[in-house]
Amino acid sequence: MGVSIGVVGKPNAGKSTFFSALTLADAKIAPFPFTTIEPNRGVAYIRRPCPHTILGKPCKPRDSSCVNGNRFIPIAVTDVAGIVPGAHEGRGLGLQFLDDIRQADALIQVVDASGRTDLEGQPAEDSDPCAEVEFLKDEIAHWMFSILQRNWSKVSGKGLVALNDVLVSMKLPEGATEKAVRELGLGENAMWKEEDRMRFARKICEAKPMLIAANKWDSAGKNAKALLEKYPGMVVPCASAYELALRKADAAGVIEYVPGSDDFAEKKATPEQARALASMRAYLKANKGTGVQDALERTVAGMLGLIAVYPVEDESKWSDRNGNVLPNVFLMRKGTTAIGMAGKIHTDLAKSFISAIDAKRKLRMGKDHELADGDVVKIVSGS
Ligand SMILES: Nc1nc2c(ncn2[C@@H]2O[C@H](COP(=O)(O)OP(=O)(O)OP(=O)(O)O)[C@@H](O)[C@H]2O)c(=O)[nH]1
Ligand SMILES: [Mg+2]
Repeated sequence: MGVSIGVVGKPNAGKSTFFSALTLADAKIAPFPFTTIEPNRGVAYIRRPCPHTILGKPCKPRDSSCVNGNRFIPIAVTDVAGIVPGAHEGRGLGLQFLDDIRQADALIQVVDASGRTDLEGQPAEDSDPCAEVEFLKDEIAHWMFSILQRNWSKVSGKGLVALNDVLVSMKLPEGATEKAVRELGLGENAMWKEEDRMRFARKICEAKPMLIAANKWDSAGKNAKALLEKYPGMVVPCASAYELALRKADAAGVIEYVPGSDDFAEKKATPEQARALASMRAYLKANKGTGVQDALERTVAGMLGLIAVYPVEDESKWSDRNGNVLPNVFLMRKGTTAIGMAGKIHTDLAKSFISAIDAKRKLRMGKDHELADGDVVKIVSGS
């Protein structure tokens, strides 16, 4: 049931810095291309207000943690090698490594908003970050095309069910295949020529949710702002290096910093550290934070449209049968119904579903009742 995110982009854009800032997992970071070869995997957390504050009793989370009324929900994050133009023809490290993020529910593309590296990750001046977004789209479409090509004998002439079987490992939103086929006017028997497969590959890639992290915003170049205009609603300015430094300083007890906030409290900084912290504080104030945590949360809530719902067995204590308060939290698509949630817990629970109880409002919900973010829900079943 876990949600996972893949971090992609050209070499030297700051992918591993962004990844490390989110997860505090070790990853090699260096100012030259192809520092990362093998994927880095880690766990990041999104924050949601924990309903225990409404209940007025402490919670006992099992699958997440709770700090100061914030529920931290784990999200798997994978950072991969850089992609260069022509990667599908084998340039750089190719595209094979993208198979490591096939299972990702969404992608975050890290672009270099400083403009100081070119598409290959080499030093440059005033390079255009919009060009990064465009070439990456093209390379990802080629990767998708190569997967189709590899499996085409299973699909050709067999139709959309067979096509969906091949694409199931790509974790695309439901109905995306049918929609793309319809919009392109392609035959449903999938007797497509190669150029139609390429058109389909391009189209289906648009269905994969993707957010753009405009990284190195602390030294944003003159072309950086164009990103915000060209891709409205998709871009989050980020200063990953600051986020990483702040989280490390917090872990070392130098400051107290809650990821995502626009300030921190100093505890025992040396004069040198204090100087560095002062410039980071000025950035946080001017930009309402580093953007890194925001990028993750917008990907999960906005791009993937996921809400947090808390299943309980005792609707008055908001606990499981052993009295653990709010032990679990599920991330589910907006629009999930009460019976849909029952099915996530166990298929049998959906079969024997009678009703559900909204524990916050003490109301009974029918099977088609759509759940809302932060709901605490007990499923009543017949078995
Ligand atoms: N100014 C600034 N520099 C950054 C930021 N994030 C990363 N960098 C620097 O950018 C360089 C590349 O960072 P990495 O995280 O290794 O980049 P990458 O995209 O993982 O690179 P490859 O693994 O080689 O593809 C390093 O020198 C980082 O310190 C940032 O937010 N601001
Ligand atoms: Mg890297």
